[in-house]
Amino acid sequence: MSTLSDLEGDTIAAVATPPGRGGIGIVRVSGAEARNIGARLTRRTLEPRRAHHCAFGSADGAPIDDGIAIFFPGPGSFTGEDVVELQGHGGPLVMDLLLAEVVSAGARLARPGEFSLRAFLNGRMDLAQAEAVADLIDASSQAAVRGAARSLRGEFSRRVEEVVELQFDLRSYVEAAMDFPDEEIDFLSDGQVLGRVDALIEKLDSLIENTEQGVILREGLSVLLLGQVNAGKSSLLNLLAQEDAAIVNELPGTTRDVVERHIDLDGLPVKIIDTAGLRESPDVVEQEGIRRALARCDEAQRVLVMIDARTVEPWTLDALFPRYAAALPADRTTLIRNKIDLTDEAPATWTCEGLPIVSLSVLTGAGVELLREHLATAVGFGEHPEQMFVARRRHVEALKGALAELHAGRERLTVDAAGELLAENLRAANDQLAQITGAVSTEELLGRIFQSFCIGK
Ligand SMILES: Nc1nc2c(ncn2[C@@H]2O[C@H](COP(=O)(O)OP(=O)(O)OP(=O)(O)O)[C@@H](O)[C@H]2O)c(=O)[nH]1
Ligand SMILES: [Mg+2]
Repeated sequence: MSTLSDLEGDTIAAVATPPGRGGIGIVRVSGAEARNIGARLTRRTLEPRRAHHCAFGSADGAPIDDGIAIFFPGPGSFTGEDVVELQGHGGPLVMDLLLAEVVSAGARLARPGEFSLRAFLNGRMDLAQAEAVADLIDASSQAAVRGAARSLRGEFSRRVEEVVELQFDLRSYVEAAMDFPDEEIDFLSDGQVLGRVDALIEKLDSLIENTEQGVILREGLSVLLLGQVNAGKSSLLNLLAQEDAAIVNELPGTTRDVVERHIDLDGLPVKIIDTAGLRESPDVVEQEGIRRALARCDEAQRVLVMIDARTVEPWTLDALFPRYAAALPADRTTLIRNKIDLTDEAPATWTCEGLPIVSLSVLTGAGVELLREHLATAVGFGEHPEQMFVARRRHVEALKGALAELHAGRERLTVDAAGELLAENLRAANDQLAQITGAVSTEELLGRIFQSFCIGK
């Protein structure tokens, strides 16, 4: 049985354009038979990289469509194999007929992500780049598009490669030392090795930070609105989403269901989640709303706890929400004092006992800009937008795995003066990093990545 990491020699085909009607629809064919199949449908010899205007027909000569056929010879094509694109008219039935004809000429239907999988297996791109193809297509904000394009061009892979090379040099140096055991102690204690381990750790730390931002860029930042009833949570949601998404009313306890909206906050993709106000209530529906609100704390990267600005001090979570404070993630929480139009205050932001506070008015809009800036800085987003790339959680996990190995190796060096153990940690760190670009990959990993792609990609 073939596995994902084997290149199957057969020829695959799929409709590469989205389902539905459109000006143009493309059937993509990849594999050794692609050129012959193209020739059979068009009754033409397809010259490399030339657009041929021709009729597409079935074997019995019945016409199907009229369009452009292009032959991209391997290994310089997207998949690295011979590829033929038949660009016809974008109607679902036309595409079905064309695809059926391609299949009867010898191709088989491609599985999800199979074109990209072949591109990876043929060395046309590494794993992080293949993932960026999917991320570019799925991007939900302009910044995410640019970030995915950067990853696709290999910017993220290059950063990983830089770390891989540094650790490789260091490992060679340490392993060389072990070939001269008499000199090993001197060699390892000359400070050079430790200095290089530390430099590597520093590089990895900064890469992890950028990668975590890349994950936010891809997935969006999830911001949870909690707080007092009637504080203006739903009003803030509506303001940020620029739509009348949640019911706003002067009656306390208006919101019960969780209301979510995806917004683009100055290029930062944000999912904002409005919830029921936190208060003791005999109403079972409201109680359920509060339960649902608190249940979202785990997933949120930032929790905005909103109170009425007229609420007297102390403004600490324990004092304001004695019953719920324990359920709130203190390290990810910001206190929002809304309605400063009623207290005649100027908008402001400061930190009190580690809790960031923003005073604003949703009604007048004063201070809302401060909140936007606060959110962006709280997650370290957007300091160097021109350097951002998209990334996935699995990349962060691999980088953190490598970092843990480096820390362990550093300890073995400083505490045990054991060079051979450090070399072992460096090797393990390398295996972690190699998973990102796919220099080392498993069936399970490839399956997880490519099966989430859509067909024709
Ligand atoms: N003066 C003033 N009123 C505001 C402000 N923001 C919201 N309000 C009013 O406060 C009331 C409650 O607003 P909502 O947005 O429904 O508050 P909420 O926190 O969602 O309330 P619940 O869903 O009941 O928990 C409404 O009458 C709003 O118009 C503000 O900045 N200033
Ligand atoms: Mg509400």
